[in-house]
Amino acid sequence: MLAEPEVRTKRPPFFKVVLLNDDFTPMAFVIQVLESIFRMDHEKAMRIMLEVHTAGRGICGIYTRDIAASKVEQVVNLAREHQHPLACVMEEAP
Ligand code: TYC
Repeated sequence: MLAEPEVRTKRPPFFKVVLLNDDFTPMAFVIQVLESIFRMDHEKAMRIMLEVHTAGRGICGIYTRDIAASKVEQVVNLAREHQHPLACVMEEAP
């Protein structure tokens, strides 16, 4: 007897948006970015900012490819507008 072919729907890939630390971007600006672009409340924004500040990097959220790319672009554009070197990247989630 033949085995049934395995039918599996592949989940769409998800991407982590990761914020990176630097020595120049003001903490208050990073908190504003997390509140405005990632819709975090003030307490969570503060916590993630401090995590990035101490650990070097931190996850802002997990999204589909297009949304993650759009978040990264918004962060980088806002940072450049204010002449801050803040860096943000996306990484495929496992
Ligand atoms: N390290 C920065 C400072 O001391 C603050 C900072 C936090 C910068 C998080 C970037 O993603 C960052 N002003």
